[in-house]
Amino acid sequence: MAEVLIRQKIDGGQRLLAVLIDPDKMSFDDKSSVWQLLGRHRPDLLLVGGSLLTLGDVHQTVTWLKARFDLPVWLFPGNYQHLTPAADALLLLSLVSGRNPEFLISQHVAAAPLIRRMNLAAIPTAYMLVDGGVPTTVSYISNTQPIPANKPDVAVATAMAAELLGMQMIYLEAGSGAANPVPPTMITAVRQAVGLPLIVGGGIRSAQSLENAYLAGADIAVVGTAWEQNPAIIAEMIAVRNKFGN
Ligand code: 1GP
Repeated sequence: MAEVLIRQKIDGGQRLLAVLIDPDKMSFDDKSSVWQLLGRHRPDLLLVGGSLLTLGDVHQTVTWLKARFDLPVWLFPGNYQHLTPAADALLLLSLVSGRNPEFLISQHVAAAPLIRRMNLAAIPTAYMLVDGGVPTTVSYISNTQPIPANKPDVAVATAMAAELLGMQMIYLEAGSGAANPVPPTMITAVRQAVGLPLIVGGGIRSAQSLENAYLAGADIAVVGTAWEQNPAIIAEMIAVRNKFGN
């Protein structure tokens, strides 16, 4: 099972790179250099989703990716409609940094029968939005406030609560297109406080900020916007990941 392989890599101390694919923003054309580059410089994981999908189709996107890349594809849903049995696993996100019951539990109630029917491997994930310096789609759509970037103690207590509640992963998120990524000091504080795999994303635009995230303790770093804007950056990102024992 794909999610088990990822867990094994993390438990073995590897640092992983995930590429976020937003079905709304990509062109799924075999001839596009984006996909050729991705085939040559292989990340560990593909995430499919986004806070707001309009024209993009999650099922078609996942099916297209699975037919072309021998890579695990996990769902990163904005809501319970963004599900498909074609994916290898689902990040079942609970927005624990916020105080909006819709994204803490309501979406999950709506999704649960579908997840069961699709036989999807769900990974309960504490989704923690951190202020990335600009308003982000996830903050606006979820109607929640991010954790202030200079309050690592709040992030630590939130992550501890998530671990006690039985979550299996933590996702520290500055929001897609964030001006600033999650501060390394906050990543390290959370890393030291909980034993769960740590996903970090939002605003990672350069090899240096990726390296900073790994050095601070990220197990999986997620890159979306930087790769959409400059697909060739994947080669640099893979080179950084490979420095961490892959
Ligand atoms: C967003 O963490 C991801 O959910 C990726 O963010 O688009 O800023 O890379 P970016």
